[in-house]
Amino acid sequence: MAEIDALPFPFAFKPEAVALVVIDMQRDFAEPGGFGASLGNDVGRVVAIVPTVKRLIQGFRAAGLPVIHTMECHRSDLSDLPPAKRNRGNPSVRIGDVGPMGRLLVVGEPGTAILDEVAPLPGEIVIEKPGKGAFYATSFGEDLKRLGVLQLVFAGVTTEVCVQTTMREANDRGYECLLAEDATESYFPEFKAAALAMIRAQGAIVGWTAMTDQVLKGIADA
Ligand code: C5J
Repeated sequence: MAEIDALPFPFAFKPEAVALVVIDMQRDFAEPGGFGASLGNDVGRVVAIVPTVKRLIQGFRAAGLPVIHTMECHRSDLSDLPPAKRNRGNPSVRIGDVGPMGRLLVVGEPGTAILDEVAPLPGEIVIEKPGKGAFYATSFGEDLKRLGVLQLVFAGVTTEVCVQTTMREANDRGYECLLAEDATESYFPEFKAAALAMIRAQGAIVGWTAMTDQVLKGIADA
């Protein structure tokens, strides 16, 4: 059995039962004028991981392994946007309002789209999710069951919000989860470091972490 050199200990890789889950690599989190920037964040940190996320996606595709993409977004009538989410805080523009890339985090708007460099290919599953976690109010759980996967490799943004929430949801449902350390990012370096530490603490209580090169090596060795 192939192993991925991971923390806190090697990850026993099952290539016949693995999928890559790429979380929310959307313009709204990576470009000026989007949702991330509306909260005062430096979106350059997200842009910096795009080549690594792309390399990971290409490795899965080349091996014929499933790639699933998620998008945080809401219906145009905002019926799936709780007021508590829309009205939170003091952003420069709120979810559903019009910004330079269209309405923030609304399905079909230019800013809501996944970045071109890491865009889904025809046939790849794309989960449109109204929450931070990918299981809430989506078909994600059923899709994973249909694919017969037992292990999930995670990439995307942001580490401590949508990535960590989805990893915890998946861990509770019995999936073995591994986060690609250099293919995920936070607007706050200290939050990323803390999230990675929390995930792998206490004997991988939420899951494993590994560098993208190690994940790709595991795929090549399998
Ligand atoms: C956030 C996300 N940070 N995709 N969303 O609001 O992590």
